[in-house]
Amino acid sequence: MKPRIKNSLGLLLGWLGMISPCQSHISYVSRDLGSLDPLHPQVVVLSSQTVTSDFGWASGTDPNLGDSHKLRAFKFFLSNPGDLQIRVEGLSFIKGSLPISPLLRPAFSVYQGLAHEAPAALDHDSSVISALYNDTAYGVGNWQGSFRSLGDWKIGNDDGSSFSDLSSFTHVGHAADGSAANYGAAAGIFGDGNADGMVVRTLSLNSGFYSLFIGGAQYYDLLNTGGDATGSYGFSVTLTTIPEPSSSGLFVASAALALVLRRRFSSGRSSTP
Ligand SMILES: [Ca+2]
Ligand SMILES: [Ca+2]
Repeated sequence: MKPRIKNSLGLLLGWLGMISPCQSHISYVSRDLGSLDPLHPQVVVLSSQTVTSDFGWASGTDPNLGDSHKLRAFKFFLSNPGDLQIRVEGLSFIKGSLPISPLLRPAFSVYQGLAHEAPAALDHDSSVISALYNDTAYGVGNWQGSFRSLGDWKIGNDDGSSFSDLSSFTHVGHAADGSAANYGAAAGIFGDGNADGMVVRTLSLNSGFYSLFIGGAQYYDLLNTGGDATGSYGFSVTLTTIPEPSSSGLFVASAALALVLRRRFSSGRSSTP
């Protein structure tokens, strides 16, 4: 190959290498929901979010897993154990000058653990170590990606050389809009039974770091035939802490009850002849 052509090819490959990862790797940039304390009331909302298919979550419920590019990853930290309500709602909005249609059947899964974050290289399904792990765990080539909606999964970056380098996600809960009519027949799916474009569920969680993956709950088939893999679907996500009634609240309630009983007792005694 002539040096000039070789150099041009090298530049092109370098350029492709620079632009392709940002669209395909797992990232929490602009999607960090922050730190929440379930002992205190707190609400965090992220609107105008998009995902590039309507089937990403549902695809991860079947035996060949799902392509993690077809979901959005968020992260949050819980400073105490407690109850957290997660609500995802399909949302239409204007992005730049483009109209974004709503994600009609949203779903989410929550995992303990985080993906690699910068300055580390970011995780993706087609890294050598991800592919080796998936080939080993699920059969050579028998996977569309690394994402599992209903169980634990692992994924690695381009620097990973052994399975111990993989990021690990431990499934702690999930929920899907609608029913098996849209999300498919996999066993164990927690559906809300009402395909109205919104799904909400409260989970009891330990303290720690969590990843939240959101995607479409419209199942097609093992190859996603008929699904739109390149669209842009809008949604919002809301986290709400659900504190248990505090001991001070219980004290106030018991004191009020005692006062009412005392008054009833006093009035009953005074009316006795
Ligand atoms: Ca699949
Ligand atoms: Ca619903």
